[in-house]
Amino acid sequence: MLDSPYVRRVAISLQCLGLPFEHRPVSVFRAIAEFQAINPVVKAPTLVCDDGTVLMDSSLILEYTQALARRSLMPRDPDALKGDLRVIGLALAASAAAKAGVIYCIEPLSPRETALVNNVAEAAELVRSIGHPNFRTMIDCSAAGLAEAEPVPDLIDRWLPTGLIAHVQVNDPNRRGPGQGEMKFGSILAALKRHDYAGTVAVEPFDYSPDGPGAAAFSAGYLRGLREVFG
Ligand SMILES: N[C@@H](CCC(=O)N[C@@H](CS)C(=O)NCC(=O)O)C(=O)O
Repeated sequence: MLDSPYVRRVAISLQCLGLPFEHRPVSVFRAIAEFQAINPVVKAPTLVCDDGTVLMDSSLILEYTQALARRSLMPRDPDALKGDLRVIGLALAASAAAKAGVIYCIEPLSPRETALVNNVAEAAELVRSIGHPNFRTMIDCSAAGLAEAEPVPDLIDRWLPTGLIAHVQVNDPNRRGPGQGEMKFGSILAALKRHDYAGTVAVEPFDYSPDGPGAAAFSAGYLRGLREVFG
């Protein structure tokens, strides 16, 4: 049944390998007896080979079919393979996020925090290569203030219209709450408003000054004041 992603995986791979096959759409749920007659384990996909050998599990079927076709669907070059496996791993995260009804946001952070993704342009490239609505990116003002070449409002103007940004965090590059450092958040909120941003704006300080409740109260008051002007 092509409504199974595992069956689709095998069907697409067989086509890519140029191996002819016959597809029998037998449901593991609605036609158990018919399926049992083909494979008593009742697992889709099931591949019945030309000599009658029954294989099951998409990964195992692909092992055999790649050997049969004498070529691999994955690159042999280690660097190319590494890149493809990275994308596949993130695509698995995207599909798990979809099942959970959430959006997975890959967060660009400054080079002192990560070597993975340091700016929105790098994150956007990754998001586009995954091409899944539940895999997107975000703007963390603290990291953006440290790692981006342009000011945060310009970053918002550039990336919000792409639809790739699903979350925004407001914090100062000094790791305190918004308004507790040099970054000006008025123009940031104005840019979000300009693009009708409807997602969450989360306050994310790491250095709680003077303490947790104090930092929260300061951030809430500062953002409320700005909202009266820009919101
Ligand atoms: N890891 C397996 C998963 C296959 C799978 O979960 N197939 C489902 C249909 S989409 C199935 O056969 N379910 C019936 C059962 O497990 O009893 C693969 O890659 O083939």
